[in-house]
Amino acid sequence: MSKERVLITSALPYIHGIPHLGNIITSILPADVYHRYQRLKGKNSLFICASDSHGTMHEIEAKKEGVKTEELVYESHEKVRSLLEEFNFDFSYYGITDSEQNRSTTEHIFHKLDENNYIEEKSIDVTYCRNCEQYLADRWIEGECPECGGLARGDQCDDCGELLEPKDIIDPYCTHCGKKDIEFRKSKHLFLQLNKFEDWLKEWIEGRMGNKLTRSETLSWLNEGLEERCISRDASWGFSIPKEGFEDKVFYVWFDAPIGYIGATRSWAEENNEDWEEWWRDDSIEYFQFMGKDNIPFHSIIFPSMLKGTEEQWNFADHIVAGSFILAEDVKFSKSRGKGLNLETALDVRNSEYWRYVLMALYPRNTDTTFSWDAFKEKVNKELTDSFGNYVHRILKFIDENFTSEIPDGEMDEEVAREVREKIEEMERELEDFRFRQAVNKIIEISSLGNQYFQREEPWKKMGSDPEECKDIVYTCANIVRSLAIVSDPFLPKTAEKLWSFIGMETNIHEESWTKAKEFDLRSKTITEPEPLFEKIKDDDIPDFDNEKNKSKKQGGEENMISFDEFKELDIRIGEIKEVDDIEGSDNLLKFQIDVGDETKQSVGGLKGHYTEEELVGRKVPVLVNLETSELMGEKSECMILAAVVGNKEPVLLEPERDLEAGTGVA
Ligand code: B3M
Ligand code: ZN
Repeated sequence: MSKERVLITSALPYIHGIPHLGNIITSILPADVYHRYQRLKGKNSLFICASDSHGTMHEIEAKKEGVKTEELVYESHEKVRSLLEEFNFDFSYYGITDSEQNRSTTEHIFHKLDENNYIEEKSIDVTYCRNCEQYLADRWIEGECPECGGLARGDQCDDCGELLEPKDIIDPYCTHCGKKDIEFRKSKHLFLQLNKFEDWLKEWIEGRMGNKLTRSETLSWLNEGLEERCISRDASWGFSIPKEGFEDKVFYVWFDAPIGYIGATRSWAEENNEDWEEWWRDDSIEYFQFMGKDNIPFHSIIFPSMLKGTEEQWNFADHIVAGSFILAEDVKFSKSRGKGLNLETALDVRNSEYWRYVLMALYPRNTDTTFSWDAFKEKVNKELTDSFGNYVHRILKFIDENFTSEIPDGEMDEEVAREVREKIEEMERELEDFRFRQAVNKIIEISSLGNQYFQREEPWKKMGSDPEECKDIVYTCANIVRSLAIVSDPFLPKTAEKLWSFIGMETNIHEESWTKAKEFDLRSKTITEPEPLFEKIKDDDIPDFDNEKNKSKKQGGEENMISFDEFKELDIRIGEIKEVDDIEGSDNLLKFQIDVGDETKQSVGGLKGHYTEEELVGRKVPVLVNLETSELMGEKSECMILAAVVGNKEPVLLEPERDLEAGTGVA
């Protein structure tokens, strides 16, 4: 039987300027992890991405530099492509939206939409800067957002995410010259009649929203009612519009960008002698889209409507997975706002393995996250180096020194095998649910499990007294290394390759099977001399720009303060205690199942002896929901009941002043 097929696309990066880490953390990186994971799971996975290359900013930039727009665009395309290569993204194809394949697909979709009466003409006011004598692309006019008072940039407010018409912006100025010499001129444009898709969309979205954020954002759009969207622009860089009277205009960049997924698939198909329609016309192929939260409506509302309006057969997305923002010093990691870390400066600090790990460990699923060099250092030093790297090194060194590099034949410890298997299965569940932060943490949990086992069993003491047992222990530990190699491959492909060769494997790890990680049957392998996998971060490795801020923070004597952004990251809700279980052998811990609104989480807390089970079950309490999972007495604790503590040890539960539903937010 042929393999099941999976299509994966990531939001297409803009290429004016070098993308920031914030531009990849929720799009290309998780898409790449998912693609690699699907492949290990035995799927035929196609991972498509491309440079989002249209938009008037290129035109203006080229004018400034006195070069041809096309030259400038293709130069940045190459630059971005090579940086993405350094990050080890394993695209099946990385294209560009300016391709002939994309042009013909865009024209085709447009003609169909027009034929089917989903396009209307209208004369509107367009923005024109009298000083620059130039029509202004949306992003070249800024001003105050009419919704939130924040910084509105053309078609969207960067602060509240609201989509806008440039005309609604308060006190607009041209970002090119800075002048408020703006006029709105009449011009004929084309509008996609989104409202005609409302009913269909309401049904279509069911079950397709990969996470809470995607769902709530999409529903809020639908609940407000959809308005027609302008799909044409007065500009010359882009695909010109194949319709009489509109030839001097081009499609709006967001019209041909998502079509770029199809265009790039067509380019891939042409180069590889494949049939693109097998991937796009067959709705039984599972299709995953990854993106940042500001891209949600384009993928959950506009693009599906465009495809639907052709009245043709298309493969629509099955999972729309959007992540939040990563912030640095309370600024969005966005290239357009000019602050933050870009791919190039990041690679100067450490190679992509470090960044892939840290970014996935910070993956902002439903809420924004903050990047700090302290967090970077801690993740690298404690997790990658002390836990993961150290475990691998310890075992291999031991084999190297005591078994002349031959992995001894022994028996896998059954209890350890069960525990590792469980962790891997948890990792699978986290991945299927797009919880990348939790998933990547399983690598660390497995290594620490291995570390603890090795420490506890003290094989070095058994070398002489019980060589058979010593072999079993070492064999068990080596098998954990093999499992780690496989499960780390989606996240840390280069590291996985190294581990694989350390334990004497000669196959291509990227084509291995995920299930092997749960099989523990490593036989007769000779290890190669191990080298350390990771290097710790020293303060000197960290670029200056953040140090300045760190210094002033420390000098201000505010070490104990957290920023408002850090506070905002806490997801505190009212939870309902559903179940209470005793933890045998513990004097003070109980295990709770708590309904926190959209799910039930387990918590371990010290309420034993203070409250009885009857007093606890059914009770509503404040719960810190987004706490990293920890283990207490071998039990997972995924959230924390917040209680007052009297005299350092007596917990007193807090109660909402009136009855509230589980899941109600606390702020
Ligand atoms: N280029 C927007 C962004 O990077 C964008 C995505 C297009 S996906 C079709 O935010
Ligand atoms: Zn101007």
